[in-house]
Amino acid sequence: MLPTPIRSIHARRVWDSRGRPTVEAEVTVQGAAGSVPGRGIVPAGASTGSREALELRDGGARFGGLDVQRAIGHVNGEIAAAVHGFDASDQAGLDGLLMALDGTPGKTRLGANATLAVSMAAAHAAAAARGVPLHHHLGGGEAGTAGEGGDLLLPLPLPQIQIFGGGAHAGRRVDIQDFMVVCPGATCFAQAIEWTAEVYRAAGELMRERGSLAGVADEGGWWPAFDTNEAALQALVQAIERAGFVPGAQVAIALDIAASEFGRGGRYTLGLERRQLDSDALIELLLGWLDRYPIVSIEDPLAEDDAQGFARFTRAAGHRVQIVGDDFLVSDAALVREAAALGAANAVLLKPNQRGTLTEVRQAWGAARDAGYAGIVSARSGETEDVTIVHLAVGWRVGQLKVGSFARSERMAKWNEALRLEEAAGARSRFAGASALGRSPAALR
Ligand code: 2PG
Ligand code: MG
Repeated sequence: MLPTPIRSIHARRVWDSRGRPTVEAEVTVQGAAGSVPGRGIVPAGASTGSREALELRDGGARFGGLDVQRAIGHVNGEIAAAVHGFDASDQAGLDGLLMALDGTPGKTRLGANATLAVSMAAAHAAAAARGVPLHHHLGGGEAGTAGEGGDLLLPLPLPQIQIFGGGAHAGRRVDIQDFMVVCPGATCFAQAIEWTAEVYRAAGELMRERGSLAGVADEGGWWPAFDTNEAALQALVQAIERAGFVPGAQVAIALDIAASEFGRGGRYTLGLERRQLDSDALIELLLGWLDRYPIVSIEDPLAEDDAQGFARFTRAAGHRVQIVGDDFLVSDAALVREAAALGAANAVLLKPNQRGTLTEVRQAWGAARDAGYAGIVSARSGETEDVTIVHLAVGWRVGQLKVGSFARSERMAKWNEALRLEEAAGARSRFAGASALGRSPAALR
């Protein structure tokens, strides 16, 4: 591989989908035919895990304390000086350098938003200098498997797409954060997107007819006024049917409970229903939902500090549903290995800004695969036009992609990018479909 040494780095403040400041880095590398730039923009979460790497914010009064001038200063100063001349094509080496420069496990000195912006921008620049798509560059030659005629197959992910938003993304109107659909019955990515478009539209119509549509939530999902959490599940099944699909086999349900938002120390407070549950009662509630609704994936069913609850839920339901650790595992390889030893969860959510470099997140995916876990590359609730995560899902062959809803351009930019990749691959594209889901969900049988 031709080296692509870093010639310059520049970070600037840009704005995310919530109108908050974030870091964009531009890395320029020396390619064979001259200098080539690459850009990366860092997203931001709202329901964050306490073990995530640090998102460095300035504090103070300006923009609610959320400005990122310190992180930008770290990129333009210390980081730019340290990585000048380094080969951007050596992603692991570059990320190792960023980690060593920061010197803390949680990027608490430079900020994960500073390091990730550079990690992503360098990948884009190196790919562009090599003249290959980002997913190909990131896959490092293993992005596809050899198909007939020796061509590389391109694995398109199964999308998880939000229909109703709740929790921290919708003023806690309902306790559960993401009510999503997946289309295990679709034959290609484009068809999964078409089916979701119909369900999203049907869900909006349904809510309008009932006079219970209050707007859209942070990730573009409908923000409906439900009386109970289960009423949202019922409405989602109705929307799937109204759109003309068979719930379960064709279009199924994925939930992000985001239980760390309403639970701690084994006590969970469902504000909407004015009741308190312990871990076992929450597990019973969720098992009941699994029996009554075509649910194929549940993320963070218990809080991040409830590993034993996670393990009990996995023993009870892990054979029939995908159980995803997000706040629980924070894209961390060591936490994935610990969870696997405990039998807690069977899938990992992968969010680059939870760690601060692409390499660390790739290591978490490696640990997950070794443990037999499934994986889902995920956006954050505060997003931008950056589409890097689509290429991570394809290049690392993760199998699933979660980006938020089916509205607003920071979300649609990602779905549209995956459509382009599928079209470009043509007969070489392989849609992950139901096989990407952890275990073999009962809802599909
Ligand atoms: C999550 C994400 C995306 P946030 O919890 O999975 O839905 O939300 O970015 O706010 O953590
Ligand atoms: Mg989550």
